[in-house]
Amino acid sequence: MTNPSTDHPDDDTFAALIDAVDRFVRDRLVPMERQVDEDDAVPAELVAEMRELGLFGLTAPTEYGGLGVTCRQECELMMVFGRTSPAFRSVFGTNIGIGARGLILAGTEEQKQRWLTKLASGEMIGSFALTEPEAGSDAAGLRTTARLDGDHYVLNGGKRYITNAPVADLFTVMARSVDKPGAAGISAFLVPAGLPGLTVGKPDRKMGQRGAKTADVTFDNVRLPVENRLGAPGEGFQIAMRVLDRGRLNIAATAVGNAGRLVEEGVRYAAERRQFGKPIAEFQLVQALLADCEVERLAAQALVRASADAYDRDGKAILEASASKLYATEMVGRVADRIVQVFGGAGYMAEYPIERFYRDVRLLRLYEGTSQIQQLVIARELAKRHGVAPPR
Ligand code: COS
Repeated sequence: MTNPSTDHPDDDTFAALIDAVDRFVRDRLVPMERQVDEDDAVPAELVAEMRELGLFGLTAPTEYGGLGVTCRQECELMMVFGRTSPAFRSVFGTNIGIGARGLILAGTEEQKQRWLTKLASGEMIGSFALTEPEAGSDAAGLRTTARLDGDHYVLNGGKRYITNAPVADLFTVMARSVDKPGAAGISAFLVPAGLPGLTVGKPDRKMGQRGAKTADVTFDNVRLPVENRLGAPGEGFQIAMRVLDRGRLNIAATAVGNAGRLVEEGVRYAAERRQFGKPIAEFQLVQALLADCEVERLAAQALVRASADAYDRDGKAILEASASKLYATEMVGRVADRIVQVFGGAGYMAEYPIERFYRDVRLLRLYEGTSQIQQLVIARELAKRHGVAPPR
């Protein structure tokens, strides 16, 4: 596996990008949040604008038409992007985040020329297919098989809750192709949608993040050319884990951005809402709620920034990525809960954005590894760093 070096935007270029994304979020996305939630769909014109901004190719190397942002730059952008509904993030984040990262990390030059350029331009949409009905947290227990038959693999099995599946053109699929138990038997494959035998189920109905589409994907004797295998046989699990390391930082940064928006909404509401003859912001118990939110948001922001810097420096940051995801996503859950409290009954009503954010941020603690999986990863990495046998 390679750790691609690439040109990164310089400070001026990046400042202009942050500025453009900030304006896009405020002017175009925030006003559409409610409609997207109600319609469970992101309008095509907004997707086109994301494409124009280069967001579909955010993390792809420049030689394949991407913007080539560093992990730190990606996190800074996601903190800005997180000021709107996290559902918008999935439109491009899943594509160039976990959808294309396996290809970036482990793809051959031919595979990258064939697919990465199209994923980076937004011409194609990518999706990451690891989870199965019986293999969620226990990803190494997945059962989808890829049996070698001449110069093809034959895929059978099913994936669940796959983000972007209903719109995806290319799936990175983890399947069992080597006769070894657990993680060692898993390989990764680049599977174009539309192959005979590949079916995408009906979009799932979800608690929140409406507009971000997930669905089941099933493989019934799907024949896939051998050249579509990504990396070496048996390398699929490690590819998936490395993809998730960076993905977890992206989610952590989104959580920080979401918390920023919630705090802003809380501060504004507290200044306007009057009770007992004065704005509720003047009550110290309300001040305490807001102060606790901001302290935790700042702590998460610092953790994400330091972790992203570690990733850029070392090419990986397993412990730091899990620590960031754990802390930032749990943090935004607490923040959302406190901001509902600041809003009182209004916080429970759909006419304010708080109720929607409360539902939306709940998913951050579940996907790309639950909080409990992050704790497990941290404990294992900690043991390794201190030279003791990792807990099993
Ligand atoms: N980077 C590179 N390699 C990694 C890795 C990482 N972050 N994490 C694990 N690996 C490697 C290990 O080094 C090991 O390889 P060796 O046997 O050669 O040493 C192999 O992968 C298996 O790892 P491990 O033994 O830790 O696997 P387990 O099944 O015990 O547990 C967890 C792995 C639980 C951490 C993993 O299954 C996981 O992250 N689960 C959550 C999955 C998830 O996030 N799903 C969301 C799907 S996307 S929405």
